[in-house]
Amino acid sequence: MPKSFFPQIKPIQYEGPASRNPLAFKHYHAEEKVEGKSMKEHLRFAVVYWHTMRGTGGDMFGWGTAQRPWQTGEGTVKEAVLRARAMFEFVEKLGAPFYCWHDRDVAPHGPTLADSNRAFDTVGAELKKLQKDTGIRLLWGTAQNFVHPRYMHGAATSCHADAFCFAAAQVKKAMEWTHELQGEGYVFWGGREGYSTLLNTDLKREMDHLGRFLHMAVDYKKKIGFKGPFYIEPKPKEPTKHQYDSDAAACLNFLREYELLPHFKLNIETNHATLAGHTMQHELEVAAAAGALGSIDANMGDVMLGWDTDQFPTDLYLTSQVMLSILKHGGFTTGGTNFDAKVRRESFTEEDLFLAHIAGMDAFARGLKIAAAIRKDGRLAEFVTRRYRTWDTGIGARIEAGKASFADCEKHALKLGEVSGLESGRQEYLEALYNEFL
Ligand code: XLS
Ligand code: NI
Ligand code: NI
Repeated sequence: MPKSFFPQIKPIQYEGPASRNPLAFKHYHAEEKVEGKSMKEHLRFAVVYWHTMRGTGGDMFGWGTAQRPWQTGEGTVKEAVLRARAMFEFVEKLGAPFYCWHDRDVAPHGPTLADSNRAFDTVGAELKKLQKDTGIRLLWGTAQNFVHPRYMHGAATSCHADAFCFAAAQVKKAMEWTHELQGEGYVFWGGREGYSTLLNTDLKREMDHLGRFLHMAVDYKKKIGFKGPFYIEPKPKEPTKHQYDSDAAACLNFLREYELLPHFKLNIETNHATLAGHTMQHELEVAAAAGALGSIDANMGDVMLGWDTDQFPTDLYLTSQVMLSILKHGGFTTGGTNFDAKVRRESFTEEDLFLAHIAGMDAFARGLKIAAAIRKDGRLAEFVTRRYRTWDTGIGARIEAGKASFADCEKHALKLGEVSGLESGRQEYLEALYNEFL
């Protein structure tokens, strides 16, 4: 076994904005305080097992381009244990406090469910040891209920009840290990929970099954005493044409309809938001308005490409808007900034994995500083507060308090004759104001 998978890489240090060292942080300074809290505590960065350890750069037109020393291709538990060590060496050298996994990223699929469970137990024990040795923690775990052919019609929403049971068994086991590894939360992402055509689909029945499935998960969570939140991760399409958890609003409605909302928050991903035709900030604000803003999958798409490209987030408008919403709503508690992002196919070296995460972490550190500066300046928030001031007194206050009727509104309007005092929305001015801080 190699002693190190990244022998050329030293632990990544903060060197400041003037540094020209590509393997150093220019802005992410873990212990530096912003609004009274360290950057590390604000941002709670996590590295994903799937892209970072398992990604090869392969696409439907070409083989993988990256040959990782921890991917021997055996598909054995021995290989999986080796890979776990590579993962922890990576996360430790990067200086990220958290990581995330799907069950089948960490341990191989076995020929039977019992074999898969046994493999997971062995690798899980190794993860536990590695967490203890390094202090790296699990942000969340999840089950990979979309790769295996048995899930071709979906998992919890499959037309076949046996597939539902396999999915339930996988989630049960993944929850057990998330609990054992003291994960901060547990994620449900739709995978294949949707349809390709309504010609063969009983939509209502499938949604009911998903509701049942999630109630079973809630029951099991209570049974094992797992205290962390459940998150749903919205995505509108890909791999299916339509996913039931299509965006934040659809998820919230589903959770309310099936009386699941008290048990769930949302894990919002940028590229999923844009696929749904929304901005990331829109999705964050929708989630927060329902008190369900849980965690984020930090990445970004490409405006020219219509799929989930999962690029590392390097756009400062994006990261500062995200952090503005996060700070406004009180910051992360159990959630964090999870890099559900992959290096481009052409960026095939191990060094690129570091460079990509550094790029994302620095972009978020700057986003955090920009957001804090905008908040300190106060003009933006003040503008919004002022814009709604007619609701603070008089008829506005009475409406908000539920003390006015249609008849009261009519009386008020008749008396006025016309609305006076409408003011400019000042979008262009506000965009320029925002730019002052970039
Ligand atoms: C895929 C999703 C997935 C979830 C975890 O598009 O982003 O990676 O985050 O199952
Ligand atoms: Ni995604
Ligand atoms: Ni994701």
